[in-house]
Amino acid sequence: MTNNNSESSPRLVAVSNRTAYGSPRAGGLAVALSDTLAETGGLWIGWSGKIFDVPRRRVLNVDEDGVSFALIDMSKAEYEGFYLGYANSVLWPVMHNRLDLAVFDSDYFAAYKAINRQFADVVAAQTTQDDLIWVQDYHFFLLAKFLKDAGCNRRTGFFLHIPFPAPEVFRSIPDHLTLAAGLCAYEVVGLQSSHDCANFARYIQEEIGAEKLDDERFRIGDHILTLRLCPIGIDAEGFSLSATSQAANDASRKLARFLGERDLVIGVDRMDYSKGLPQRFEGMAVLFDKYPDLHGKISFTQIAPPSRSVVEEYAQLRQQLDELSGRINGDYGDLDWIPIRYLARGYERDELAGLYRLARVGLVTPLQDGMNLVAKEYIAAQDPDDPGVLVLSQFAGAADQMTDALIINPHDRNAVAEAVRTALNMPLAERQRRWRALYDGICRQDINWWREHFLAAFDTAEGQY
Ligand code: ADQ
Repeated sequence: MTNNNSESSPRLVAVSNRTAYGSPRAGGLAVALSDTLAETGGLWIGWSGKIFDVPRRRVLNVDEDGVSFALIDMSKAEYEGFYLGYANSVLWPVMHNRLDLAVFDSDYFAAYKAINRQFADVVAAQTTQDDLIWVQDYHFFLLAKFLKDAGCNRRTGFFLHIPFPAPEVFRSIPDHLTLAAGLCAYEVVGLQSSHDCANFARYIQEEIGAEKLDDERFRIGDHILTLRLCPIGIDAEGFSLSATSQAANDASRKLARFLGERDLVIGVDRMDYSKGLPQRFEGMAVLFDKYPDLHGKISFTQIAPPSRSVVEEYAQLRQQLDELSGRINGDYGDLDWIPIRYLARGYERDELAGLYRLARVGLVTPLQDGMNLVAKEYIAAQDPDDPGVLVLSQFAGAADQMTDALIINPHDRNAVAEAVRTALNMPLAERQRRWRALYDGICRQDINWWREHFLAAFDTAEGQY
């Protein structure tokens, strides 16, 4: 394959578990990658989404919207060991500080290595030395190492969408040294927050003897690694426009009919134990308990479509939320008032934008989160003349940038309750001031900034390769 575009920009090759194939332009990341891929005649390598009973070594090459895709199938055993197993029952819980939920099974790691090797083989076969390989997320810690071990020289970068935990936590993964060696084989590693960068830098210095050269660069043997703080953004202006689209207005009108005069407090999350949903529900219960004057005056609506529901912990979470919302509605509700509405389903982006805009308070309280794009979407969707208030967990990567939100500890139910009350009572001038600062920030460091900031790290790394 050749780069059919300008000589100055190398062809970009993205690698991720899921690609945008079949649902192009669905989200910010898909758009940001698709644009650059289309501009550079690029390639996107990922899982086809198909699972077969027996392994099939088939790679499907297809084009869509100016982007080429190389799609790889998985067998049922690979999907269970790699995706449900190592990625989502080891790495996801540990990286989110939930060691108690991790299942350390050596078969899972074997499957993880096998899939990383298989993807590396496809990268090697379908790219040239001039290409720039950008690997996304925790599914592929080992890909660059497998490429190198096979003698395949490529410029490789890796972006981690989820947090990098404290070294003490990361070390508890039995295979942590192999994973770290994998990460350190990339030339550029991008992380979401300053906290993640500090954790990663400390880990590689303490555990594998990395030598710090300057703020971003580390020497590991004869390899130089660039560690880039690169918080992901959204298409802020585009999302802002979505919030006044027809679909947004329709969704908002529908909900407004149910709300009547009540103020809306909204939560929108993939149903995941990292998102702090039970703690958030409990925080709202404290609010209703402490402030009877709010009874009948507000409605908390939580939208949380189930994800990964075949993993045991996710099924348990679903049950816990069903019980909690039932209990809180039973305790505080009345004939004409349901305190918590909990909708276990997804909505279209435009519809979500309309719902965010209607909400006086956006409640984003994860216990750990790489970034949290909902916080940014909520701000982008607001009416500048009458904006709502964002209540944000200190443990979301977004808290690094969004300091004009009401920042709280999500484990502290009282703090959640008090922040919601403060938000509901906040004078218009203060809401406008906070919103303006937040909106300017998400426009400045939007999804295109993120992509360019990451790729620019290769300029610094130039010559080391
Ligand atoms: P996620 O854990 O999925 O992403 P998040 O950043 O909040 O978390 O993104 C969720 C996306 O899904 C948002 O765009 C949101 O609009 C959408 N969404 C959520 N609920 C929805 C619903 N009910 N209907 C439709 N859409 C819904 C991972 C990391 C994050 C990191 C992102 C990007 O865990 O920390 O911010 O990647 O790097």
